[in-house]
Order: sequence, then C-alpha cells, then structure tokens
Amino acid sequence: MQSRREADVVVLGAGPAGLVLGNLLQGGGIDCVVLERAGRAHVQGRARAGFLAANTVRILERHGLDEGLRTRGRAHSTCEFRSADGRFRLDYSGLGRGERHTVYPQQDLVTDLLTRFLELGGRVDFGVEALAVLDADTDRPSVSVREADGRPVRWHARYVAGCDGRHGAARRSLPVGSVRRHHRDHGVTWLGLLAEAPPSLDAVGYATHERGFAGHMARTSEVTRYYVQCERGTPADDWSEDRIWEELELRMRGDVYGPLHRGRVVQRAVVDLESDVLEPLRHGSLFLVGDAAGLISPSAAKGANLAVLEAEILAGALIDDLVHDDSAGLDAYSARCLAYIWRAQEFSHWMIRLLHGASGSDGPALFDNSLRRARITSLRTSRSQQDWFAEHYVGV
Ligand code: RFL
Repeated sequence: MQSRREADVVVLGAGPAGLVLGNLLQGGGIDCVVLERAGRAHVQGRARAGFLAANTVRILERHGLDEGLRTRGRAHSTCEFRSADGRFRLDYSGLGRGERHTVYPQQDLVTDLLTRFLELGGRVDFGVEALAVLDADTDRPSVSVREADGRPVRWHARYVAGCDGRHGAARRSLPVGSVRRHHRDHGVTWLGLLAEAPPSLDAVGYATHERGFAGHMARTSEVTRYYVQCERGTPADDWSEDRIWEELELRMRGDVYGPLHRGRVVQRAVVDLESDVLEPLRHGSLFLVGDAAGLISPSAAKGANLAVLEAEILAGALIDDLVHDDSAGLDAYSARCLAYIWRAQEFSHWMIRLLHGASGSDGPALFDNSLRRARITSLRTSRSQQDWFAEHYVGV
C-alpha cells in the first residue's frame, strides 16, 4: 500500500536550486518539503562550483543566507590568459560593471543553506528518490517516490519544483511533445580535477596550447581545481597523477611562468561540454529550476549562479500565488528565466570558442585557430572588448 503525504510545494533535489528555494519558501511561511535522493553527507561533500557572481551574493545577502560566504568567501577579480603569444591579465573589478566573484566552494554553500533551512524548521527527506511527477497538468500534482527503506510513497502538492538536475525525475516526467529541447554538444571534453594543493597563481588561469586547453581555479588556500582538455571517451582513471601534472605544467607553460604547486589529486571527473535547455520551464503545476531547466557547460562558471537566480524568481512567484493569490509571477517565470539562461549560454559558448582550438592542420582548422588568436588579441588590447567580457564573465 502506498502512503500519502502532502505539502503545498514539493521540491525535488537538495542542490543550490532546491535549497535556496526551500529557504525562501520556508521563510515566506509556505508549507514545503525537499526530497533528496542522496544521503546528507554526500550532498554536503559534493565539490563542484566555486565562483559566485556578484548578483548571486546579493541574492543570498537579501535573504540572510550569506553568513558563511561573507566570513569564509574570498573576493576574486583577476583572470590570466596564457598562450604561445605570451600572457596577459585582466582585473575585471576595474572593467564593465566593476564587479567581482566570491570564491566559495559549492559544498560549503550547500551546507550553509541546508543548516539554515533546518534551523527555520524546514524538512528535507534524504535517501528519497523521486520516480515521477504525476498530474502536472492539473492543480493537484503528485510525486511518486521510493523512500530510503524502499517503500513507495506518494506526495501530493499544489506545486512541484523540479530542482533535481539534468537526469532527475522532473525532466523525465514531461509529456512527450510538450517541450522543446535545445541541445548542443560542444565537441570538447575536460578532465576536471581537484588537487590538495594551494593555488599556483592568484588568478583564474586559462591556457591555450596546441595540446589542448588547461585551466586553473582556486577553491581554498589548500585546494585547487584544474581542468585539462582530453580526448572524448577517455576514462578519468587513464590519467595517472604524474601524467596530469606533466600535462598541466606543459600547457600552462610552467617552465616560463613558474611551476605549479603540486599535490594529491583527490577528484577526477570527465566532463563533456554540453548545453541542454528546455523550453518552456513550466508545465502546469511543475516548474523546472537550475540544471533541470538548463544545463550549461562549466566553461564560464554559470550553472550554480543561474540555479540561485531562478530559485529566487520562483520563490517570489510561488509566495505571490499561494499567499496573495497573484499568479502573474508564475505565468512569467519561464520567459523571465529563459532570458537569463540564454545570455549565460551565449557567453559560455563564446568562452568555449575562445579557449579551444580546432584539431588538425587542414585549412578550416588553421582558419579557426587564427580566429581564436585574433579573439584573444582583441581581449588583450581592446578596452571595449574587456568591458564586455567583464560584464558577462561576472554577471548573471
Ligand atoms: P544539483 O546541484 O545537481 O542538485 C540536484 C540535486 O537533485 C538530486 N536528485 C534527486 N533527488 C530526488 N529524486 C531524484 N530523482 C533526483 N535526481 C537528482 C541530486 O542528488 C542533487 O542533490 O543541481 P542544481 O541545484 O540545479 O545546481 C546546479 C549546480 O550544481 C551546477 O550548475 C554547478 O555545479 C555547475 N558548475 C559550476 N557552476 C558555477 O556557477 N560556477 C562554477 O565554478 C562551476 N563549476 C560546475 C563547476 C559543475 C561541474 N560539474 C558537475 C560538471 C565545475 C564542475 C566540475
């Protein structure tokens, strides 16, 4: 027999999107629950993003969710580009809108959001997998779930927020033909690494090299994220620690600009650079938020920032509807968020083309690589190009 549970809003997924939404709904007096497939320790330990845009910090501040990042986050505002033509730095806090990033690991943000939500009396059910969203085209949708002990349960709601990522139940439950999917495989693969090593430079490092891209991003004073472009289909474990550091050193031109600080590689994951946006983001009583709404390649560090922004927009709209009987915000949700998503996609795509050359030595590859060099030269020499870059790089 299937048990029955009820909440006004059922939120699927306890990532940045689901937990910002949960906090804002709970703070607004809305009866809600967050259902999360993974265990609490897994959710709080998942190292992913680290660069929070200025607007993300403003959103978290506005809702009193910024204590951890205010005390432990670090302001960051410099990128360094390295290529065969030399290197140059951009301090983007003096360009565009004059904004900076705050470096704060995603797992710390998730831990803060979860702690605050529980303090507010919020409910998160861990180890509960959403299987399907049912009756989303009515005003009494439900979610069938499998509890941690395997029992089937049905949650009934007024609204369901799908914050359960690209492979979650919300996306899977959309009726065939009701949604347009915009998918782009950018044809580039990165090996994403976390090293127990202090940052090697006081800037984000982007290196273009004939062997492929390499990137450096600080996380904390003891942990640094690196990326190495690799062949599509390469198993992450094919790369030994020695090979990783040799390749990073070579592509980042450590012999010219100084050696990298090496350390144990504690995480390695292959990431195919892809975009995957659904349209619309509302299906009756079901709303898509964060990666469930639009996956974006990590080339411009936008995913977690979009997740926070969309969660704030949806929370405001749900509170207006449920408390003030005003549904205008819910009606506008999809179009409003898609406008932000596509601007971020456009910049992320531009970054991919800036950082990756075409392989091969035929005419088209040489042409593409010459364009890429010209793009980097523009960024080095043109103030208006630098202002444009800064505004989009740090903004969402
Ligand atoms: P999340 O964080 O994936 O959370 C979704 C949650 O849903 C749960 N779940 C389910 N729960 C119940 N039932 C089901 N059927 C479920 N299926 C899934 C999952 O367990 C999970 O807890 O999505 P959300 O909240 O939309 O947040 C998105 C961000 O996590 C993501 O966009 C970023 O991490 C992307 N990203 C970066 N974004 C940035 O803004 N700045 C960065 O510097 C940055 N670096 C990165 C990144 C992503 C990376 N990976 C994953 C490719 C670096 C990397 C390596």
